[in-house]
Amino acid sequence: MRVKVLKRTKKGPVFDLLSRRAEGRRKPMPANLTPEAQAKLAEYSEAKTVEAKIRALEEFLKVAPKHKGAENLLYWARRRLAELKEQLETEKKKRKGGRNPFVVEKEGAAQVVLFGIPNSGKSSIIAATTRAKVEVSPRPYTTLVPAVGMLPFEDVQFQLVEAPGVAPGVGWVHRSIGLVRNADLVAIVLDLSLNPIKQYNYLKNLLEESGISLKKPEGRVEIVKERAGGIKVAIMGELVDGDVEDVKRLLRAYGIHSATVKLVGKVSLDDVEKAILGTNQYKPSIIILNKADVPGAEEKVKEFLEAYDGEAPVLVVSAKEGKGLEELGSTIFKVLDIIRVYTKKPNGPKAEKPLILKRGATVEDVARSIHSRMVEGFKFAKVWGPSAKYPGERVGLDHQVEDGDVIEIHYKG
Ligand SMILES: Nc1nc2c(ncn2[C@@H]2O[C@H](COP(=O)(O)OP(=O)(O)OP(=O)(O)O)[C@@H](O)[C@H]2O)c(=O)[nH]1
Ligand SMILES: [Mg+2]
Repeated sequence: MRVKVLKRTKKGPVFDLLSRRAEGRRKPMPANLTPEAQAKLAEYSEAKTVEAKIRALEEFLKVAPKHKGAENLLYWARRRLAELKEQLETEKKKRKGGRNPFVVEKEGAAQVVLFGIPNSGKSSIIAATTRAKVEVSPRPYTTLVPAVGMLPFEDVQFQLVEAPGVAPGVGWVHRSIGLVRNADLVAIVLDLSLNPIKQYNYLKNLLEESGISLKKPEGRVEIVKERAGGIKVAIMGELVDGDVEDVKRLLRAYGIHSATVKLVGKVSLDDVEKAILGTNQYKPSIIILNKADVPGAEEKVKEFLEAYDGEAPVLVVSAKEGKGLEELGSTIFKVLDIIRVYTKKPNGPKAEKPLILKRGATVEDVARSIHSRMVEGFKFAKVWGPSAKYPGERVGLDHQVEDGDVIEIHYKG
């Protein structure tokens, strides 16, 4: 059996939630919504409470057009509604002191949700890589509430959470998707004793229908609603399929008449629409092809890699034999794009536990994550490690830190 870590960078088509219905049209516009439906959507995005959001979405679904053009929007609305109802349920239980097992509090450096069909080996992966006692069984639907284990990687730990297996028709699909939504990373677990390409497409589409994209966006849309002053649009990158007027029209169609819109990088009108609706969220991912020990697995791995056009790293493993999982921690670490920084007091030893920060973080981010007083009273910092020109270099708040840095912050206060 060959065990390998592969990274594919080939770009593929974007299977965007709302773009399919816009196919063939140069300038995608909202799904020909009636003013009534538009008003309900606007009400939804304005709503402050879960209850109000649910009410607005329910009313939107009543008045929304049922034609083909609105199909994806309807999908999104139904799924969002299911998630909101779930959230409401959780809040109610919390008030009563109960606990929703589908809400898993984060622990460790990051939360990683294992997402796959029943029996794909999610529990086996947790059993093989953590000390958690989880139930593994040839019977599908064994794990019905999220199973959790801590995966050690060097001096940090990642929290692995098994989302109960998803399949057409099972009742907890949106709960498992909700787990993915809240995670820092999703590990897509595919079963090599079945067809991995089919599984991947099914899982990816499920997430996309819920507004979760596995593809890193090329640009960013920021919308800040204002009380008055009309719509101002700043294109700081490229709007690939329209102009400023199209953006304004789109916002007005959703009942937004005053806002500041910033387009950064490469974006489309579809991206603007998703930003208005809040329907698109990028989730970093890795792919785990499990059961590499079964006959015919090698051929399926090859076929999968040929068909796969995403950018996530692919791990080929056998949880049963405990093979290929040595790279799991380092792969998660890389995809999360995080760094570890160790603080120290003057003349003291470096902290045992690192602070976890996003790559690109500065001394200011380090200081702020400890205490805002450190920023306000900041005098200077000393750095040892990869980002320092020499050991103990004196730096300011805007100095960028790197993985493995040790930092000593001097401040008044
Ligand atoms: N041959 C082989 N079988 C495996 C491997 N990993 C898991 N299995 C088997 O697949 C079955 C399902 O494994 P689980 O770990 O319970 O799968 P799961 O994804 O947690 O399943 P649910 O909780 O029911 O959704 C068990 O019989 C495992 O022994 C593997 O790498 N190779
Ligand atoms: Mg399981």
